[in-house]
Amino acid sequence: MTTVQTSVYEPLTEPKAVALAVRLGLFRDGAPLACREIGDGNLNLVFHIVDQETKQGVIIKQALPYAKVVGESWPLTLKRAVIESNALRTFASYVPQYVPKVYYSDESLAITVMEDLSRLQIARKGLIEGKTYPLLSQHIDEFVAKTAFYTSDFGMNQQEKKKLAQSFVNPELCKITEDLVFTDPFFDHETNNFEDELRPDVEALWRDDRLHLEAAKLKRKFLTEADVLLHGDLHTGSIFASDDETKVIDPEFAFYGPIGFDLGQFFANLLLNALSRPELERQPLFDHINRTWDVFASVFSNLWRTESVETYAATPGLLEDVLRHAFIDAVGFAGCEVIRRTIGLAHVADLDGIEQKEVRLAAKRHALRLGRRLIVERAELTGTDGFRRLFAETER
Ligand code: SR1
Ligand code: MG
Repeated sequence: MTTVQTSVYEPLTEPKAVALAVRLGLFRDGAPLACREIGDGNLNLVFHIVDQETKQGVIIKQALPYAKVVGESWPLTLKRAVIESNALRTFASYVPQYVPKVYYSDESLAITVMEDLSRLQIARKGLIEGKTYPLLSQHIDEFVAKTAFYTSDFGMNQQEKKKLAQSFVNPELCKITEDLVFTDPFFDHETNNFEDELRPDVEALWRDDRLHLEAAKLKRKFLTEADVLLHGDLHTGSIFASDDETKVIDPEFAFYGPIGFDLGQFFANLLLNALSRPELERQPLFDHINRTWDVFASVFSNLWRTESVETYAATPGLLEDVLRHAFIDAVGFAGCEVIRRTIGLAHVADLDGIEQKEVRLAAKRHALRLGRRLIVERAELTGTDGFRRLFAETER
């Protein structure tokens, strides 16, 4: 992977980002450039630089040495910028249509220069506005199925896979997920964040031994199963979309992990949006959930049958076993993510943006009941219809 190392790290400002773009020759000489810092995520600076005449632009994304969502008291490795640019390049070798083009990266400055996607909208924002993005689940699951298969021991040389996995060892970012998704929300931890009115519901989760056992099993999978290269943070804020185009961004959490994890994060964030909608407007989200699994299973199975490098691939029952476990795990991971986005650190605007307090609290209580059942009953769901059933059963 080519990532250059040229300068000493300093956080960019808008003028410095423009100067860097000029120095890198990203624009024609004398182009009138406008720049805005548009980062609205939890961790990074994002500069959007546009040639005012041609309207052509680029994105310069820079990692900060701390978690922006908390502040300088939470130091965070700059190495995540290298993980991100390498993950984007790796994904592009399998599914170039679903990731932004990377033009340049610099390890010392912790920057990735990439394609301007401002013609698209962050999927979470659009879903909150009521958009449905008809191709979202088909595109995301072709992305997940192909990247999972081709980076697994079934889709690539098994010695090369070990080397690739080594280059994506990502301990600090994985620890964020181990803590924030799999641990803190299930205990009385200082990172948790919820309205006082939810305390009785939250304390019930903290006392729930059955939930603890199942969350612990899911965390163990996340810690130990180096199965496929994951995006690692595939929520709807990591996806740009329009009615006919979809791009996955922000793979700074990429690492080798359990095959169901990205699917679970995506399911969860569709459910979080459904939880924020009136009943009659939820169906498009459940349609996405159904299509997500159908596309994933069909693309992955087709690749397994036609391109597998592993002798045992043709063994009757093995593919079915892999898919069954991927589904069960994805349901459980989705439950953890739903609970975490409701009472842990880094909430989602889908729920927090519900203006009427009683409606918001009801949606959050619903989220906690749904998340719990997804975790403890994950092995009993026989298909994606199970999401609809549990959603309805936990409504009140
Ligand atoms: C401290 S980082 C909080 C969250 O932001 C990222 O998008 C991940 O979801 C992480 O858990
Ligand atoms: Mg992110």
